Amino acid sequence: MRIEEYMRLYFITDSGFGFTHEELAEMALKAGIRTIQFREKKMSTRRMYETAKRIRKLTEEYDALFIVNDRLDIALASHADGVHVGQDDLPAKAVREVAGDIIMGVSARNVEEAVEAERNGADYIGAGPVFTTSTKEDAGEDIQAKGLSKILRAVRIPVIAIGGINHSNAASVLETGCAGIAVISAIASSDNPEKKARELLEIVRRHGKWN
Ligand code: TZP
Ligand code: MG
Repeated sequence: MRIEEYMRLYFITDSGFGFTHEELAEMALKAGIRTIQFREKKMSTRRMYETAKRIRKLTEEYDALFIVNDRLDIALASHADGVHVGQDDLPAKAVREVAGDIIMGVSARNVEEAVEAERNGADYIGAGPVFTTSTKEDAGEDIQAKGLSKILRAVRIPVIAIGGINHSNAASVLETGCAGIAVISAIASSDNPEKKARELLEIVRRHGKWN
């Protein structure tokens, strides 16, 4: 299966919503999500490693991809499938040199960043923020469907839309033809994340342009 088939709905864990990373990952997997990104900015490296190992085990049980945000060391040590880097993290080129054929995602806010990421060996682009988000502090200006469409036309690798995507606007984002959508709060901020994940998966199945 190609990576985009796993990434139609891409869930990113965040411990700021009252659940642990592992709890969120397991609920998302139970609902049928096939890509989990572990995103953590505050934990010690040791705790990150231990958490990553547990999510690795869970994702293996559900035949899902496991991606670690920012930290190539944690990705490698936990035997993750991939790492996701932003414009302030390790450069894509350096990740590729060190990590061989690991899946590498790169965040891009515009065409220039996306094209450069593709040139440096990215396997997919995380494009956004499409809409205003309060989940990431330094997310920057929202690019809207228009900015997303420009990125889609500029690269050949899969583009996963991110930022402020929820059950109400997901269909409009999928209409652009992006390979998938990535969310945090649309699932994590609910008191029933598994149900929210199932509902969002249904929207993705109905509105995805790859069907
Ligand atoms: N990168 C760009 S926007 C964003 C990240 C990690 C946050 C997405 O969170 P939400 O809650 O889905 O808007
Ligand atoms: Mg980052």
